[in-house]
Amino acid sequence: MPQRALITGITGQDGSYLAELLVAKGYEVHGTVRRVALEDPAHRLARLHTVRDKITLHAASIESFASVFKIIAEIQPDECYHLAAQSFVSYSFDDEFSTFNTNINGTHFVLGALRQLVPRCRVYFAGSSEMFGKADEVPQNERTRFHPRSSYGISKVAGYELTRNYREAYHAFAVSGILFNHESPRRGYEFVTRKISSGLARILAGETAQLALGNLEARRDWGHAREYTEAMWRMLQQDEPDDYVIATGETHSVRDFCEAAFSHVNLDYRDYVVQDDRFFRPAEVDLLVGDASKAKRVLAWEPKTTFRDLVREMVDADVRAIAGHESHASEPRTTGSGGFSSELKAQSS
Ligand code: G4F
Repeated sequence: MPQRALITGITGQDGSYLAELLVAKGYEVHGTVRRVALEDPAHRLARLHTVRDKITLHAASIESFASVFKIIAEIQPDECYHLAAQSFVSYSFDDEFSTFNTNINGTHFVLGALRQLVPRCRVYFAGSSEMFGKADEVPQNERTRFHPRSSYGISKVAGYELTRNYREAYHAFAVSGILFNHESPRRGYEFVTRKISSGLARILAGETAQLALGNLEARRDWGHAREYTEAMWRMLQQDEPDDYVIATGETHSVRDFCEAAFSHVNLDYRDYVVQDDRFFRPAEVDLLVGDASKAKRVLAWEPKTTFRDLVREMVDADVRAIAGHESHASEPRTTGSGGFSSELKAQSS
């Protein structure tokens, strides 16, 4: 009997890479999607094109306990990867209530339903480096104090604590991956890296002359999403459940990302990038950089893709996509406004 995995948020960047990994490992893979995605597969299931006929998708709402309960009862998974979330930090400032509803209740519903229906199921919760927020130590590790700076960050701390409590109170094999920023050509267009790579492709295609961004000095630890999903899987293969930081240990500013992207195509970002107040956040996380030594020691996991290679891969993919050769994303392209669209709700990164 193959192992059976359930991925919530399977249509997102991480969900699609994880689905490919689990299919390659011989798992029977199930994923929850919003009904609207099933009705518009060309756009909304685009990231799953390599595995679409090898996985089973179920229409479900992560915001409804009845819906989550029904799916888990039906699938009876051996492993559950709970990735579905409102994952765009900026949006969480505009609508704290729906961010809490989706991210905290959604996690509670998954944990609660598994506890009742399949207590042996191993569950992964997608924690985030946003939990560290205004961190009081550099680099951040599993023992660093949380100081979230957005309702998104707060919702992830709540999910992390719920996961820990299910582990301690009910002996669930429940783990949190504290993943630092992870990107790829499948990243949503609203996140800054994809906004830069797709904006640059539009500039090259003559569709626009400028790229408007917010805070260029914010620093992040950016790794490759495909490698980070391998770490998720490894966390569930251990003898004991535990939490892990997943990061590269390198930090770069948004400005560095612009510089690397534009110089890759022999342009100077200073001729195209403008700063726009609309894209600054009410509370910023200035510096994130992770210490993944525990993951290296216990999971034998290490990042492989360098910052420069990640930037190049994203830029090359967007330049090819705009020339009409291929497409990786599941959402329609935005015009670089970076604004929130209701389509982004409850997608994982
Ligand atoms: O790409 P971002 O929107 O990602 P952010 O906020 O770091 O969150 C991402 O990573 C987290 C892991 O640490 C995940 F939990 C979360 O779900 C998400 O995947 O912004 C990165 C930085 C920020 O400091 C932001 O202020 O880029 C800065 N930035 C500057 N100009 C911009 C822009 N961000 C966006 N989205 N758009 C801009 O125009």
